[in-house]
Amino acid sequence: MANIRSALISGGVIAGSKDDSDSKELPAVKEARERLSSAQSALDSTKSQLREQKADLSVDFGVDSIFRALKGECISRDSGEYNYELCWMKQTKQKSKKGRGDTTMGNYVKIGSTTVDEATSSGQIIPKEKVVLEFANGQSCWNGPSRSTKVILDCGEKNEITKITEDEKCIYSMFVTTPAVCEALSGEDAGKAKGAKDEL
Ligand code: MAN
Repeated sequence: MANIRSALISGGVIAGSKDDSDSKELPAVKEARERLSSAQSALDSTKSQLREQKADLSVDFGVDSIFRALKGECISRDSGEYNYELCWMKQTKQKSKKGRGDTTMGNYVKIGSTTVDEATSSGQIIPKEKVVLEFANGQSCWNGPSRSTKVILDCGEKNEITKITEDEKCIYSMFVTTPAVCEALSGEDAGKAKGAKDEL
C-alpha cells in the first residue's frame, strides 16, 4: 500500500503529505504557483514604475521642461569648510571635508525668481531678475529653521557653482551658471555666454 502511494506521489498523480508538500506537490500546482509569483513580481515592478512616473510628473521642470535634461546630474564646489553640492531638481548638500557627514540643505520644491543687484559694464548697479530653483525642508538647524537654499541661475556656458553664501543661519544662496537659462535672458547676457564660448 505504502509503495503504491509513494509511486503515485512521485508520479505526480497525488500530492505528498503535509510535511513534504513543498517538494512533492503536483507539478501543475507548482507551475501555477510559479506563474502566480512571477505575475506578482511583474505587477510590483509596474506599480513601482507608475509611482516613480507619477512623482516625476509632479516635479516642476520649468517652461518647456527645460530643466528635465539636468535631472540626475550633480555639480559641486569646494568652499571653506565644506564641499557644496547641487543635484539638479533633487537636493542641495553641504559635505564636510572632515568626515562629519553630509547635511541636506534642502529638497527641490519649485522654480521661482528673485531680483539681484548687478553691475553693468559701465559700473552702474541695476536690479536684474533671475530664475531661482527653490530647495526647502533640508536638515533642521539647531535652534533654527530647516535648511533651505535658493539656487540663483545665470546664463553661462557650463553648469557651475560660482559662489555660496549663508544669508541667515541655515538659509543659503547658491549662485550657479547654466546654459539652461540663456534663452530666457536679454541680448546682453546671451552675448556674454556666446563670448565665453568664443574664448575656448
Ligand atoms: C553647520 C552648518 C552651518 C550652519 C550651522 C548651524 O555648522 O550647516 O552652515 O550655520 O551648522 O548650526
